[in-house]
Amino acid sequence: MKMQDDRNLSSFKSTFVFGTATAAFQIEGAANEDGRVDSIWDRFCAEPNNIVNGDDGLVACDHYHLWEKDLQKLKDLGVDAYRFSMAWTRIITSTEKEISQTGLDFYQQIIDRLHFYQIKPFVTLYHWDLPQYLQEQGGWLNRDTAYQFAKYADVVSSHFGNQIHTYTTFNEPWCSAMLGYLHGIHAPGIKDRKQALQVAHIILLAHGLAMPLLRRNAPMAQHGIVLNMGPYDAASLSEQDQLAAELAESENNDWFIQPLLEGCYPALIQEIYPDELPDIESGDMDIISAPNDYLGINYYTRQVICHNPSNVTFTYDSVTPEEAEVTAMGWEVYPAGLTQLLVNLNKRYEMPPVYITENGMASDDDYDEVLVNDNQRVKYLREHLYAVADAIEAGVDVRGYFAWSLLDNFEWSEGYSKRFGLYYVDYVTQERVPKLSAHFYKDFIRRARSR
Ligand code: IFM
Repeated sequence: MKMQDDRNLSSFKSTFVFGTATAAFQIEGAANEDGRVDSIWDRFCAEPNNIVNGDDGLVACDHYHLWEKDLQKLKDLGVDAYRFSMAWTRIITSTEKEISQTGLDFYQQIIDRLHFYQIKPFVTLYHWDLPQYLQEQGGWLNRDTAYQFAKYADVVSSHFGNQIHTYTTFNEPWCSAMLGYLHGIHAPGIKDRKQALQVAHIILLAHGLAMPLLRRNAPMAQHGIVLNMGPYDAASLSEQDQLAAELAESENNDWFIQPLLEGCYPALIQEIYPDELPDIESGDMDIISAPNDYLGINYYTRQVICHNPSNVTFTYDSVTPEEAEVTAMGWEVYPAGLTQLLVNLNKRYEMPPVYITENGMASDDDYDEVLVNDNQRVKYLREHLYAVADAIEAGVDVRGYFAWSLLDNFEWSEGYSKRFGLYYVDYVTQERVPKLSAHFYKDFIRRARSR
């Protein structure tokens, strides 16, 4: 075991960044304080039956008030970086483009404290919480929202400039487009492929429009985008399953990465869904495919795909292999898929440097004044860190890894029922308790550093 540790830890160069990640809506709470306005998620939570137990983001982890304690935990873990998102709804509070100094000040104190701790701020501008006032004007179906996003990116980056080490325009556009507009389980809860593909296009356009502004305002920072990806394996060797897996991969991975890296959408999807393709204006693809300094990849699991003509939406199903170990989300634990994904992307695309910007798992953690023994998470993290090391050894330029998440938090449609944190959160007392995985991660980072 020790030998294997040594082999893998030596793949993490001294410049490799270890971090943890969170997102504004999932942890901040203070939804009605200091001028914050509603986002689409506030509205979605307020409608019945959208969220498990009727949970919402009104209080969440109360990070808005407890941020100092939470950042202290980053210091305790010994991470190099902290990935968090800013809430657009705290910063630009109306259609009249009112900029909230209070909102900017909230994030300034976080950045100052991170610098004091020598922790690099990785800031995501959009982690799904579109201001409701923009939704009322069509949201991501309205091209103008892309221009509004560029303005917001300009406001943030001209204010913080190079104080932010790494800017991310969007976290997981797939979720905003596909979960929000095709599966209908995320805000705003629509089920329509044409709209989903249109939303994906407008979000990618927004990314492209923001990039030159970010570069101008923060020339020393890194700029890019984060995609959630995983391998799509066929459930069998049958031709139908193989084709279904290819389709699923094109629709879910390539639809997002190919326009960014090659300036076009996958041919297979254009062939299969000719009537559902987005409206694209001249020049859009050049804007979308401007170079990125890095690509963030969020990896949780793989998909095993089988052909199913009776599924009218997809013609395929995602199945869980019988023998698979799963997490509390029901997601297969499949660390080899991370190496497989990275190596295959590296072969298929001319990849910029990569950060694994999220990786982690939900488990049914419980705390009763004794250590939270999240052994499954410890094993999950260890094996995925080794999978990253394997990809580095296979020649992929991976520069960092962020555990999702620092804290248990609001897991979107699952509310607070799913716990992904390294720190357990008692939502009644707002006490935070380090789980075994926090101790593991701290030790892993220390060992990687002390080689
Ligand atoms: O909690 C989410 C996060 O907001 C985005 N990536 C996946 C995580 C786990 O589902």
